[in-house]
Amino acid sequence: FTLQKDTEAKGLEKAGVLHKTKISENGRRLRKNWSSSWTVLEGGILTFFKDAKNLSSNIQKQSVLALPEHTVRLQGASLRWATKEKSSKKHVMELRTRDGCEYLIHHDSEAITKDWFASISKSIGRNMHI
Ligand code: I3S
Repeated sequence: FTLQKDTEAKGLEKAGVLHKTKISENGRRLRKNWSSSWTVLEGGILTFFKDAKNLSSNIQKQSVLALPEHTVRLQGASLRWATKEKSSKKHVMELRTRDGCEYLIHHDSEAITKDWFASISKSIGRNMHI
């Protein structure tokens, strides 16, 4: 409980590795390209960091891991469970941003995916009226 209070005070709501793919940008469809990212939910912003798994040296990995690949403002966003037309995977989240970007987000563990769903929804709700 104390730990939870500390992370809340710092604004860090959740962090972990997720699979994601951006499927549209400004309403335009993109080719699906799943990759895993270190993902941080903090202060109404969801950040997917670059996938460093294909890089050889630790130095390369460290520098790439520090770079956000996508920074998603959750204000005005909507989150729902993706239909099976969107993905054959189970328990995939579909996140639409106010500026017309769409992401599919997934983790092999249903429990972990549900935790993220709850945290992202809560963050959207909290940032709804800002
Ligand atoms: O919606 P799609 O096109 O069936 O998505 C699949 C493809 O992106 C596929 O890549 P290639 O078409 O480059 O082989 C991925 O490997 C699959 O994971 C995608 O489908 P799922 O249902 O896993 O999101």
